[in-house]
Amino acid sequence: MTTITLVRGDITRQSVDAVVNAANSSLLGGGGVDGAIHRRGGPAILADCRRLRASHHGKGLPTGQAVATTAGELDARWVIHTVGPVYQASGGDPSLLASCYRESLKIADELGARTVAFPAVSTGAYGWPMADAARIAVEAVRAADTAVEEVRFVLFDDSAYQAFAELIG
Ligand code: AR6
Repeated sequence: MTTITLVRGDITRQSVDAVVNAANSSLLGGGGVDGAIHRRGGPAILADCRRLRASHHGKGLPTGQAVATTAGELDARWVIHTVGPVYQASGGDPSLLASCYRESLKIADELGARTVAFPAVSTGAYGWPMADAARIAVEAVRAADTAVEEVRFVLFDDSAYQAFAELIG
């Protein structure tokens, strides 16, 4: 049984087995959560990402997929990088956003991670409306068949926290 918890705060400050990064396909860093994770986690994470680009993920990580690296100096064992879909004028593909959560939890299971912290994937630079992204995230986690015991959504501001709180009884 997976328990969903909500925290308002900075995902790089969490003590968990795995921290999920809202990455991009290059796996080579960016702003938002990605920038914060690489800054606080240090160069070991980028070194691992470069190794992935040089081996399994030569073309980058496809949208909706997930892959793990070391967590460097974060208080976690792994970072699970996932690539959310971009929300465009015509909307976004909810199945790809749900896939980010499902695939990240699959990787967590492979690693043996029991506590996993997620940001609200795609809701920053990628523009997904928060209420809709929260619903997709919570539904995907509830539907997942996983041994992860705690999924912790770490929300950066009050409105993000409220969007998730409305869905979690
Ligand atoms: N802790 C928790 N949440 C955060 C933090 C933090 N330290 N920083 C930002 N957020 P984003 P995306 C929130 O842009 O939309 C990057 O450049 C933020 O307020 O990090 O999936 C990547 O390299 C928002 O609600 O991810 C990609 O190119 C949510 O986290 C691109 O951005 C996600 O915002 C990915 O865009």
